[in-house]
Amino acid sequence: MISKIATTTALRAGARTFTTRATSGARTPSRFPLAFGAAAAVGAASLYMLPSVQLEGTPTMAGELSTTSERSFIMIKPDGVSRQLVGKIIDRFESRGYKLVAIKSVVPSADLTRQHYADLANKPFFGELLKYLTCGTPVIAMVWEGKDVIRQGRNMVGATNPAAALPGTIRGDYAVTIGRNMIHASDSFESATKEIGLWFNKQELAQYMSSGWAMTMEDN
Ligand code: IDP
Ligand code: MG
Repeated sequence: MISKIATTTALRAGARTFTTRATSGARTPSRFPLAFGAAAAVGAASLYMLPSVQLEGTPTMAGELSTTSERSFIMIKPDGVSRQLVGKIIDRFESRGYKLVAIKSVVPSADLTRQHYADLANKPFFGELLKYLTCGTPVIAMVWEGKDVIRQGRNMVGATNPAAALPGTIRGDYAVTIGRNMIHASDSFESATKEIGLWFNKQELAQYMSSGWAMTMEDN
């Protein structure tokens, strides 16, 4: 299923750089200058890496609830991509202080969409929802990290029906109908764990320290 996902993005190289396993081999200088240069560059990059963290069990793919490692799955739906609102949405999460740890453009298969919305399979609108997500226009699948990001992500996205969404929320500012409500956000730690695992491999989740992280996430 994941093999059907067409990835384009930004963090593919990062996914190779940041790993959940020790990279001791990358730090060993080679006798060959070219290989040595590459190894030195990887070694230097690793100075900026955090220690390995476990991404399965507890904490899960969604990090650890109520800590700065908490993660949410946020997806800009086809209407948001088609209407060229991707930058505005990303800006909101970045400006709030959350950290983008994975992002990719995906044309979802029906199978992936069914799994993502498994809890809605019996709803009368499910067929239309499936058509909407699999219309051929990509979605932007993202993982955002930071304290309380799951609850705050829902707050930032707003009510499911944009007609009821407050101004200042994403749906309240950019959407009109429930059938084209632009964006998805995980609604619980369990959903975030399931959804991140569905859309991403753990190797795709970057670990890095963003500048300003402590100033944003520390509390008194
Ligand atoms: P959420 O996206 O706010 O979590 P859910 O109830 O989980 O809302 O529904 C998932 C998605 O299904 C919604 O975002 C919307 O795209 C679609 N949806 C929900 N309710 C309706 C409806 O009554 N008519 C049409 N589409 C709906
Ligand atoms: Mg939902």
